[in-house]
Amino acid sequence: MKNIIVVIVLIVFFAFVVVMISTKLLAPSPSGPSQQSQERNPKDINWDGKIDALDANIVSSVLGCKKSDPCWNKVIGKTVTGDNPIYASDCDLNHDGVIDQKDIQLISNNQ
Ligand SMILES: [Ca+2]
Ligand SMILES: [Ca+2]
Repeated sequence: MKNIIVVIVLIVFFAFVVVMISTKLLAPSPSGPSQQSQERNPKDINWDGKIDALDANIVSSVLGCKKSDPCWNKVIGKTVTGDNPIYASDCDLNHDGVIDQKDIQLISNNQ
């Protein structure tokens, strides 16, 4: 009798584990960050889904950095989602090889 109870407890435990694993694997990731990153606006520098002052601040922090400067490929932060590095070059929104007011202006125009 004791053995039967142990077997039942084990079956219930394993069923619980299987359910936990399958719901974790099958459940859609919250708000689909992978989709978000594919459709991400490059002006959303920190990947938080909004183009706002936070993004402008990141661009401001590397103002004056040029493509020929060592700062260009420097990691200046991490994205809110996915923990991806943010490079100074990501802030060159108009791709003119320099991070300046024009890039900040692009963010301001998009808010
Ligand atoms: Ca943002
Ligand atoms: Ca630029």
